[in-house]
Amino acid sequence: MSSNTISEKPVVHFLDINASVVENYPSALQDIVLNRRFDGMIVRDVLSQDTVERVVRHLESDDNCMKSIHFKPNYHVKVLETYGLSVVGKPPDLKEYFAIAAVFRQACRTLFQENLDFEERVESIFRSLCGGLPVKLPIGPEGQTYTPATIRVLPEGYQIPVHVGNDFRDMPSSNHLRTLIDISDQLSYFIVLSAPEAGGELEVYNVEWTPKKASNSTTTSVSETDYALTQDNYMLEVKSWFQSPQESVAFAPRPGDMVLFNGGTYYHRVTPVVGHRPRITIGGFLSFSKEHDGVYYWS
Ligand SMILES: O=C(O)CCC(=O)C(=O)O
Ligand SMILES: [Fe+2]
Repeated sequence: MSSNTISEKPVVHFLDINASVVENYPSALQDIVLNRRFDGMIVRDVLSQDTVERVVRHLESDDNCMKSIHFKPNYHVKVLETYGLSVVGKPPDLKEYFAIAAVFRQACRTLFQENLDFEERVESIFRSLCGGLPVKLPIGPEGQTYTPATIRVLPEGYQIPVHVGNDFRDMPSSNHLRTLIDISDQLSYFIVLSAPEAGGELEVYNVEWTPKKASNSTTTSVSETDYALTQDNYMLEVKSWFQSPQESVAFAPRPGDMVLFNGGTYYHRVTPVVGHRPRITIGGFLSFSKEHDGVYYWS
């Protein structure tokens, strides 16, 4: 079992800005991931209140265009439901993943309607925050497009348990992504569509992921067995430090706000949702390309 490095910084540091001034932060993505100047940011009003209200009403209606790609956990654990599938933990051929990604992109256009194009909106925010580098969806080995996001639904009492993004890059399902991206760190991003009455906060721990054996290689594929081993270590590690209180910062972004943070490095969770209104977010991950001449985003 490897031990965690507890960072010397007193807390994780997030900027809090409005979407109208993103142009003033042209090195934000580099500063979070590559330079480690700060750890994340909240970008307010990326989507208008009108847009988020309309999207949530549509998701709750009977003619929900995402109905065919609604996935609920089929076991007794109150973790998230999703619209669309994330690449995390999928079989490495990604067949089902790419099929669902195509449906998600189409449904996402219907969901946001003429108001705005979701992909264009997030790409323009990301582009401003990395000095105008090209921002793209990764293209799969057979020309398939990765999904830009998944929609995550946490009904009352549901939560996202503590985890860290860099563990996912070691999964066999990331074998292809690892050929395109700089795996040294990944960002998480999400936009709040519906905020719960209470709870459902993003809690970021001042505890950093430490590289394990399987992740030392940059391009080699990780086998299912190697991955199972890192998962066992991971569970032990999470258990060992989570038994004692850890320093953390909790964020409760509002509908329309985007959160962008170094979820690759910092252990984090979403606390249990309190009240009848579900927490609904749309998001995924970002990484620099291997040459740092562009940014990829996907879920
Ligand atoms: O709230 C969400 O959509 C996901 C939170 C999270 O774990 C992440 O963004 O990495
Ligand atoms: Fe996460």
